[in-house]
Amino acid sequence: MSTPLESWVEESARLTKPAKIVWCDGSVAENDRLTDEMLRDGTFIELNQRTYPRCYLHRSNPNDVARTEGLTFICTREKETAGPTNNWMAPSEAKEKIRPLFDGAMKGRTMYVVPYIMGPVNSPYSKIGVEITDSAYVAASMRIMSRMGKAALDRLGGSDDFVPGLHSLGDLNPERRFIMHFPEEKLIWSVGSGYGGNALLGKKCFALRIASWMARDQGWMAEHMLILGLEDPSGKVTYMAAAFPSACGKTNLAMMVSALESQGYRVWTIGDDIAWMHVAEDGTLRAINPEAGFFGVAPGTNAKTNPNVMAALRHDTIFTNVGLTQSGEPWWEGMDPEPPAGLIDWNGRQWSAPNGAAAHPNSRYTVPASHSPSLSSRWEDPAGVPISALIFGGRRARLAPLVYEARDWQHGVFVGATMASETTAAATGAVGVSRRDPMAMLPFCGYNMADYFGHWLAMGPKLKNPPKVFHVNWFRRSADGKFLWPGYGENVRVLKWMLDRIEGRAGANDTPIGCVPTPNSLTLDGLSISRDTLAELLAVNSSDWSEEEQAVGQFFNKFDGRLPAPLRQEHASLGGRLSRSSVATK
Ligand code: SAT
Ligand code: MN
Repeated sequence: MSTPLESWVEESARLTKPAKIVWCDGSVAENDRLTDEMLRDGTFIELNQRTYPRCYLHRSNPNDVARTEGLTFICTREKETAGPTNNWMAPSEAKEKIRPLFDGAMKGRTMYVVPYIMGPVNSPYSKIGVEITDSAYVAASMRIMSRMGKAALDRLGGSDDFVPGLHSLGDLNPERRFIMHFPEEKLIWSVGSGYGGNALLGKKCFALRIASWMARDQGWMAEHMLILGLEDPSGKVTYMAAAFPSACGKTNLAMMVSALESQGYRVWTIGDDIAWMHVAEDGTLRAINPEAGFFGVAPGTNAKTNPNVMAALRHDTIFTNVGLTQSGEPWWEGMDPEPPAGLIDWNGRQWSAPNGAAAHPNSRYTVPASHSPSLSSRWEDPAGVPISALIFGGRRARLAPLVYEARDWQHGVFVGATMASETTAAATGAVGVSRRDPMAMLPFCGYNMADYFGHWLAMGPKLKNPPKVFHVNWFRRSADGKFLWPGYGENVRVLKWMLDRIEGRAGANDTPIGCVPTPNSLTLDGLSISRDTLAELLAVNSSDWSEEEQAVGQFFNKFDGRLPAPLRQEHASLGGRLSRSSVATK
């Protein structure tokens, strides 16, 4: 009798017709074999093994460098179930459409069966996935990003409790590229891309899209959030989770070297991208990081913006679409002030300044979390860490103040549901356009977002002491376009204010949008920032916010009658507070 996993592998092999099948065990020997093969066939380029031991460069197809949201589908029986913010296709239609693309797709190729655990090996909150792929790069990346191989098979045994994901590079033609999710069957089919979130199916496809569906059914939360611990001078650590859209600095914040270290405030990393959060028996919200590595944006990363990751990626790291120096080292824009001479760009061509970027703006490093000097001793705690604050944020050049606190859980859900951000290179499409991205989940919610808001609202009352909810904006600019806040390690000052709020120590001004720090409640010593700049950073402009409030109304209309009433109420209350305050300031 074959196990459910064996049956699925056999069925997939009948469809894709690989030359051979390799079951990945996750061992070092296996990784060495895969690496050798990739070096031979050009999938990997060896980096300088003296300065970057066991590090390799992968160049993806130039048409395949970011998630492709337009080709990503939620396939549920009813269109309504996927909701107005997802691309939808009926499951039967989706399968008819892409089964032919899988038919024979692995001829002459190796099929890797990649069993993996999302979450610590022995956590009750962890879940198993199995990815079938014809990409050795994907298999090697999954070994960094998850607990891959034997540990997963041991945990699975003969059970059918795993999320299957079938992946093939296909012919890498964007016309034949689809990332299909079947949440009702907990199944993923992805074809035609070898890149990041399109191909490493444990990450966005499982740990967010499919998991958000499971989480709603089972009463927990799967969120696009980093998890960090803020240590205070007494050694007490307070845990926070934060949602920002892709490429808005989650990794840098999670791995931050605190500017207040001399005062005893340190930041510890649990995760940089995804949080799975459950209500524990004691009524706290407990978070685990389902991943085991960081798939971070390279450009802009340097010894100042993220020294911890710079240290982490000096060995056993895969680089994708970065530039290459003459001495065989990786290079990207923002690594050093001046590009070194003789650079090769991410396409493998000699680079010269007017020819655009040496590294693709969405180039990445894939590095085991265990390399990071900032890693928390509790990052694999099977029980998770208790979350005291949830933080939402995005890039808002004008509107949002540096930080504000929601009035309560329901208002916090409204703040998360209405967040917006200017787009980045992490997805294909225009960069710098403002778009609503609720809870940073717009591209990752596996079901109707109105129902997702409802699920958030329902979670609050299940918690004994719900986390405080904050909104931050590191990206506010002055009238002449300059960033007002220095960001990076200085962001700890904002985290410290949150901690002080949690502990009832810090002052705040009540504004129509929520509580904003009093200028004296932020710890600013050692930072040269003028009173005026601070005032600009913290300002809440009623007329700008009235425009925002209207835009939120339009966004909410997308959901027709399905939007939960409490969010309509919050919207109306915001409108009321804004009009009273503009009367008051007239
Ligand atoms: O390509 S990924 O989805 O893995 C990275 C991101 O966009 O956050
Ligand atoms: Mn992400």
